[in-house]
Amino acid sequence: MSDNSFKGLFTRYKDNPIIQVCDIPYPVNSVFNAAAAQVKDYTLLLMRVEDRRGISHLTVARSRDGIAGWEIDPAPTWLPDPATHPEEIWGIEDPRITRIDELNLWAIVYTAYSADGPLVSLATTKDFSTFDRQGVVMPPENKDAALFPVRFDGRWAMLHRPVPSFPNMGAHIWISFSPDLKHWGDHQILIPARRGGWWDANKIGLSPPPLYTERGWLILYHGVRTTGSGCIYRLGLALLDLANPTRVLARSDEWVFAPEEPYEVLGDVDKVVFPCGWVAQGDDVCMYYGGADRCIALATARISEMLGWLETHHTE
Ligand code: BMA
Repeated sequence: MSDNSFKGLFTRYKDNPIIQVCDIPYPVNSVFNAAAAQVKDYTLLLMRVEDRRGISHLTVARSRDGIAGWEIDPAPTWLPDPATHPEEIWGIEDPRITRIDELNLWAIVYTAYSADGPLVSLATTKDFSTFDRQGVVMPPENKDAALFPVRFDGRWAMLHRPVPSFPNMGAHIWISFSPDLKHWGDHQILIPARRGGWWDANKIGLSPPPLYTERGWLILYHGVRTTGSGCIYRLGLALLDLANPTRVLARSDEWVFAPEEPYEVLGDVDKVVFPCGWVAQGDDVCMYYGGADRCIALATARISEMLGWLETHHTE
């Protein structure tokens, strides 16, 4: 139960949003849901940009301090390519970046919007200017996926969110394993959506990729509450065992971040906060999130505070 003293683990940047449509050097409808990575001495955002047809592509922005002075590629960095990848016919969306030191590359897991629904695709890059598509890794309907940066007993692991076609079954966060990043199996539900009146009832999904901490993999996930006036996307925390990520050590009972500011409450889709990337430096983490499907905003938090809060506010 809340003691009414919750002041928020995340602090919004005072000049939010940090990137909006007017910052994109070519005509677009919206910019939101960006993956993030620390690359050399700058922060890189791989932004979802929706064009004026409604089809999304990805464009890179770079900043020295991860806050301001964003340099945005003058044209789309990475376009869908339905001629060679038909599953990208209606766009590529919501990327998540994982640095894989063992392979000396960045892995990008993204939503490809196929004619049969959203699915999960994987690409790799070394420079964020050319992208090597590795193909579809999860069939539709599936999204909100990200890789762990290391293997577990020799196998790669991915979190993702399939949506069952059977009604009222709930859309949960699953974990799957692969020997080669191509063939995936050993699928299991990791974090189930709650039921009833909970903020994370019926439909949840991973937000940014799992974050390594000494106490476990820190998970930030979104819960989608359906109300009489539409959905509310809010964020909660979970912690997974470092050696065995199928073990959930803790899961927040309350949400930790929710749409409150005008740029989160009103947009193409109202009441949405949707992070696809966070960048940690020591104990500090910068969370980059889409606001109401129309802009990119920044909020900061301390890892130690999130872990401490989870210890006293969890149900698992
Ligand atoms: C989810 C994803 C996100 C989007 C959110 C709110 O299903 O598609 O890209 O931000 O819905 O519209």
